[in-house]
This record gives sequence, C-alpha cells and structure tokens, in this order.
Amino acid sequence: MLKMKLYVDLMSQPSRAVYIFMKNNNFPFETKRIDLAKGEHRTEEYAQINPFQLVPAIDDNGFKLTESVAILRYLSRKPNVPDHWYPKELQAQAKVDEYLEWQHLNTRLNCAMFFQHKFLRPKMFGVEVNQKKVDEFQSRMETTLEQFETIWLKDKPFLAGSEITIADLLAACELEQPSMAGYDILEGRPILAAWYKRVKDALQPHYDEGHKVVDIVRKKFGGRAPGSKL
Ligand SMILES: N[C@@H](CCC(=O)N[C@@H](CS)C(=O)NCC(=O)O)C(=O)O
Repeated sequence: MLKMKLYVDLMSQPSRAVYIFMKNNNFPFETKRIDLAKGEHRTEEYAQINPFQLVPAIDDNGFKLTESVAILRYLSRKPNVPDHWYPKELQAQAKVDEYLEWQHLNTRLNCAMFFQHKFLRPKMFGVEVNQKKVDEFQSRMETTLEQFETIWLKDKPFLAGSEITIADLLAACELEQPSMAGYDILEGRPILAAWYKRVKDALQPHYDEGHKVVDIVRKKFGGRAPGSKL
C-alpha cells in the first residue's frame, strides 16, 4: 500500500496540527512541502490535490481530503488511533465538536488576523503596519483568550474534558501564531499556561519538531516585522 501524502507548510497552524497528529500516532506518511511564501500552492499541479489551493491536504492512496478539521476527524477514525483523540461516545464526541465549531470564528480568525496584520503582511508585502487592524484583532484575540480561561478550561484540564483531543491540538497550534508577532499569550494567564504545558508535554517530541520554523521566526525577528518601527 502506498504511503499517505501530507501537503503542508509548517508556518501554517492547521498544517502543523495535522503533521504533529500523524507523527504522534505513528502514521507512515510522506511530507510534501508546499512553500506558501514561494506560491507553490498556486500551481495547477497542487490544485489537483487541493482545489482551494490551501494547506494542509492529504492524499490517502488516491483519496484526497482538505480542511484540517475534516482531516483530523478522518485520521482519528483510523484503526489503532487511541480513542481519546476523538471519542466515539456520543456526548464526549459532541464536546470536541463544540470546540471545533467555535474555533473557526474565534481562536482561528482572531489569532491568525492579529499575526497577519502585525507581522505577515508587512513582512511579505512590505506595507506599513495597519495599527487600527492590529488593535482590533488584538482586542478580539484577548476576548478569545479570556474565554479559554473562563469557559473552555473551567474546571477541566483539556478543552473537551479530562483527556487531550484534536481540539487541544488545533488550539495550541493556532495560539502559537501571535508569538511570532511578539505577543505572549501566556503572560498573566495561569490557567492557559498550565493547559498549554499539558498539551505540549503530551505531544513531545513532535510538538517542538513541528514548531521548529515558528521558533526560528520568533528568534530571528523577535516579533517585529522586518523594517517595521513598531
Ligand atoms: N480551513 C482550512 C484553512 C486552510 C488555510 O487557510 N491555510 C492557509 C495557511 S494557514 C493557506 O494555505 N493560505 C494560503 C493562501 O491563503 O494563499 C483548514 O483548516 O485546513
């Protein structure tokens, strides 16, 4: 049987989540790097894999799938993947789904847009930082972070209950993004910091391996977009 192919750029948060999941669960797979900065996702060839021309995507022996949430659910249902990732029990699974639905317009949108406006757009397109947008998304992101502590992590160690699930993995990868723009999400948030440590510890050494490029960017630019005065 052919190895599964995983199309990713590890600067991308959902790419990292799928990559770390596959590593952590010992899937045999081949990593196909799609360099977003070089526009490799905009080729005709890649459109045959993902017609939306985004990462991540998988090709499982001819079965192609896009969307990180769908991919993680699909992989979780494979044989030999521990049940805690996406529990079969009705209510436990619904609790994971609750976060997976919520995150699109909260964790995902707000952290990604803060990062884009504060760091990525000035870096990639050389444009001035749009401070109004940065402030708007910082404020929205801070509301999201508060909801993490007061709602999602209220009286439980993980987002959907007592064990780690794909919800925690996706969340942690999204929450790494603001750090590249110089924002420390853990400062002054002890509940979030304790959860973040639990998630990382459960996923090592793959978590750090999947975040190598994030770490390099963080160290190289110290959160500043090159050329930016901010
Ligand atoms: N909902 C999709 C989002 C995928 C997505 O937005 N990927 C970004 C990287 S994080 C991308 O490929 N961007 C390239 C572009 O917008 O041109 C998922 O979760 O897989």
